[in-house]
Amino acid sequence: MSMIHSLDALEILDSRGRPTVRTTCALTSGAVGIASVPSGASTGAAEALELRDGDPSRYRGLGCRKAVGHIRGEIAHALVGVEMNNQSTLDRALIALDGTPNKSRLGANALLAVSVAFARAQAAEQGIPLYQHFAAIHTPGRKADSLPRPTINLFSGGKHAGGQVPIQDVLVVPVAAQTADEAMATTYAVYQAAADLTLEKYGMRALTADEGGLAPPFADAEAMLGDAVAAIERAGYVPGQEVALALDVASSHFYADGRYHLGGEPLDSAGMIRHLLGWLERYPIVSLEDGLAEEDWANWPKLRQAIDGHALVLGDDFLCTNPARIRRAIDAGAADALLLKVNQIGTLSEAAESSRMAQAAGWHVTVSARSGETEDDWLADLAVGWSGGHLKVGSITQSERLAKYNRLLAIEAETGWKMAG
Ligand code: 2PG
Ligand code: MG
Repeated sequence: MSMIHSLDALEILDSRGRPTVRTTCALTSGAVGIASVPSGASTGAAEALELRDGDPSRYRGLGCRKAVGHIRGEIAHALVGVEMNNQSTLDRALIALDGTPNKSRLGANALLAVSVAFARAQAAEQGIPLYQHFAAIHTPGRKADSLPRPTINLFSGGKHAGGQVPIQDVLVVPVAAQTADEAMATTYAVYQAAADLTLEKYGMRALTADEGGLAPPFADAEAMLGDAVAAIERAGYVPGQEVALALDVASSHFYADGRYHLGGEPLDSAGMIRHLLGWLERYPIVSLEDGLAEEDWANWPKLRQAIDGHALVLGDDFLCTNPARIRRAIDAGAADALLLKVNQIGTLSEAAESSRMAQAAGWHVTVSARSGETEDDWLADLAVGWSGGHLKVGSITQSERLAKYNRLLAIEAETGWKMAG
């Protein structure tokens, strides 16, 4: 049982210089939790609503003063002094207070900031590490005992890099690394090799995209994938055996009029599936995110059948961490892995439900950051506590990314736990 003594909030700036929300939650015991929330750019249509001020004269309408005002006003008014059994009591109160299906009245950014700040305050109150508290929020009695394997952005395209190539991320998966420490060192070697290659091949310094990935003017997606394999080899690793690739195709963002516009002739869904299978044959891809568009429901099961376990069929915009969409996808056999982004749904409890549902169906879970992040590191604790098989945080440059990787290294040093396979 905890009681909120005060709730405060502040508009701060994220890694793109856009406003976001930070909340401070103080409990009557004296325990305090502070949390900041991230923000996506290649967002799914079914995401909970991030409330923005809409005043074009300030941050091009992206201000978060309204969301901050809701926390300091209506939310604080409703929650301060009320006994809270646990996270789910708090989150249910937040959802009821907002009263809309997509959190559009108070804003998912406001709700999530309160949800996570409260979790952090409760962990402090109980004197336990945040990852263990997250584990208990996920399933009462559960104990974290392993680390997620990082999947790290190497090359960026799509909405994170001005659309110089349609697909969004090529990520490095250090599959042979035994520890998070080794995973980071391996990735560093590949990243530096990719930076050298970018200079030689494109005459470009290592200028980076929103998540710190390199973003030279690739001729097409195949060049992006080919260069990633070349960077792995140049760093001295065996592609596929020591270092594999994950791909975020983010295909909703080049899907229009029932066709995939990848460059060249637009592809119908069957053509797109054949194209993706071609990539899986040629490149060491272990995880394929949003290979089809979020509304292309009829074809996701065909994609999953065609891939037949050779890579994870991972749904991001497709699922939006939304239990109803995940249930539908499980029933349809439309995917076998969930990309979990807590702000797509808006509270920890609902995201935990999504994670439980996916895991109960035997799905893999990748816990993911957003392209707009802050220096807050709670996501690393969440991925450890919820046994995310993979953790996706962006590249190994930029402190908003490194805050999470550094937290993972600290948890590894503290616990000595093994990394998920
Ligand atoms: C994604 C994410 C993170 P955004 O598509 O998976 O890479 O991007 O936060 O912009 O949705
Ligand atoms: Mg994605």
